[in-house]
Amino acid sequence: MSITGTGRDRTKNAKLLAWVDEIATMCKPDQVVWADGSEEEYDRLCGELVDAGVYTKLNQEKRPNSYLARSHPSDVARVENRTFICSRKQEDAGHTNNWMDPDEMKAILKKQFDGCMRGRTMYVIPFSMGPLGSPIAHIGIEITDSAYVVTNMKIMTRMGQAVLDVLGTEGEFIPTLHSVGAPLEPGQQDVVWPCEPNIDNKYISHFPETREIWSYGSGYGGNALLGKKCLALRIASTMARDEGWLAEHMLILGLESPKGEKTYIAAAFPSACGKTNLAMILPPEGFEGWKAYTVGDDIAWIKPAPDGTLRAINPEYGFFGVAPGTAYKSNPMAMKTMEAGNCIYTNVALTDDGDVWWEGMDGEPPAHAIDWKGNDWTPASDAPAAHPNSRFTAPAGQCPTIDPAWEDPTGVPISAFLFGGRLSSTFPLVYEAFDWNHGVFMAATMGSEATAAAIGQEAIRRDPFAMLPFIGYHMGDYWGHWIKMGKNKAIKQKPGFFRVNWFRKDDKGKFIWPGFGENMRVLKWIVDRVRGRAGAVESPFGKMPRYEDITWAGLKFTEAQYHGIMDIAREGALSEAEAIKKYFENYGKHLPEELDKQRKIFKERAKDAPKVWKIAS
Ligand code: O2Y
Ligand code: MN
Repeated sequence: MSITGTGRDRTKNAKLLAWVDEIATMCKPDQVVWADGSEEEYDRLCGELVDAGVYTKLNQEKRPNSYLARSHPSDVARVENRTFICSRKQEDAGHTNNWMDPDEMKAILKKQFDGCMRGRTMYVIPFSMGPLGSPIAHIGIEITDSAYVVTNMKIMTRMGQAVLDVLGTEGEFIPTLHSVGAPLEPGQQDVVWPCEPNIDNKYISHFPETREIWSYGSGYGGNALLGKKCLALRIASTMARDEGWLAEHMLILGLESPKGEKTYIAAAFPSACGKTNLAMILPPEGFEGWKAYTVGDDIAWIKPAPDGTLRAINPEYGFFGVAPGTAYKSNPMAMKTMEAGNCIYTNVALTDDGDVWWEGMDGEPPAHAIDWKGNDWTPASDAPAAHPNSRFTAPAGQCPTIDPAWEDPTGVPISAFLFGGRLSSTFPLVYEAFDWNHGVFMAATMGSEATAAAIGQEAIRRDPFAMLPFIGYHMGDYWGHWIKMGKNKAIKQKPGFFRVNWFRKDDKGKFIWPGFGENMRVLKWIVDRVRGRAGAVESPFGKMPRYEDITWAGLKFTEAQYHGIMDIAREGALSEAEAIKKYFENYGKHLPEELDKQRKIFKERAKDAPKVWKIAS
């Protein structure tokens, strides 16, 4: 069977057919298969993966149509030090990204990819990031030699023949190429999780000018499911800059008041701040009649709409969530999403009754399990049963709180941007920006406290807009793009900007905020603010709610506790202003002047504040 000339029965898109032929000629697979996205195809591939020992079919009563995969122990997460932005000029990638000249990178990769699919099947996966045909969506094609990738892409994206039909003969697509980097010699027995063992031979490469992605050597998550971080953030962020929109590492949440008024918030958090929990929040006691809806848990594409709003879609179709810590008590909606079945679990533990388990699940740990490496495990074992970055791949449509409009091709209107971090002192529970540029300043300087061991020059590890590992160009230019968006007169309904910090501690080192379940109280104030009906006072950081501006029904949280989480020590604010000055120095001429102006204003406000700025009551 010839490996070129395939796909003619599937599409007449000449550019796509030529590209697939070119890649097949280079990679030399045994066969080329165009994924059609059907259930039959999914079942067949999962069956083949079970036969090959890659997937374990789980207990069908407990986990219908669900599978467990175990990766190679060296291939368990995104590899940031092997992730490259290959812009023509190094300066355009910026100091926060690894850079290599595109011609140099292509020369290396062409050698790596030459014959890399020998003995394997090359799959062609047409996928849409966003509802099919949506004006906010974009089409990608992933070529891969991993059936694990094909089955995960079926959950994470809209994929298959329907995408080719929308693409048509002339449609534009983003070509993305992936190989696990483990060709098979004739007669060579395959391993369960093939990948390139040498980290220095792994490459997650992005070519922003030509809008291409070439990923070699890893079969895991963000390195291999190329629609997610590689396309929807790194390449899309450069498209968004060029075309006047936003590709953001943000969840999208819809909040409905008892009157039926719906307000959408897009929120960015660094890791370990409860982003998935917030995306699937349930209103607590005291919020009867309120409803919270999930549009997306990780990525938002936001475009100016003809009606003057900014409208967002979740470009993804599934969740690729961290398993450890996910439980009915912490995130019941995530657990229920999985309960419905149709999931792929990677690197979690397998119980004796064919169920999955991970650290932090509700109830007692099982007396015995098979850990993520395939070894016997008991609660007395030293190592965790599930890898800390083990994942569930689950269809978003199965989430009980999925928003009825989550597939609206025109997106949902965003009224507020929310930014967070994990900070134990100084930073209040919530504050609002004075204006758009101040909001960009708040997001550009966000981050989480470094652990004691990681503290270097600065105690806050900045993760601007939670985009540090995901921006496809210079971070300073990205801030400039946000500033420019604020000046776009076509955006008539500008969202408000807010920063939150659920992690402030008291002088005994205890968290002051009672937990994620209560975050709705802060969200309600934000909703009321953007709807112009809640009070606020000005502080050195921004506009803040007084005690009486927050709804406390159903929770005992005293005014004294509120002072503990809202008051601001001048020393803390001044040292933050000083730290930002140093941080901004790294950006040189790429620092937008508007942000340096914001820094100076913040410093003046901090200087003028009393020793302890107290929230008014
Ligand atoms: O480790 C990986 O490959 C997955 S990373 C990831 C997955 C889902 C959502 N967010 C992330 C992230 O790193 O932000
Ligand atoms: Mn993420």
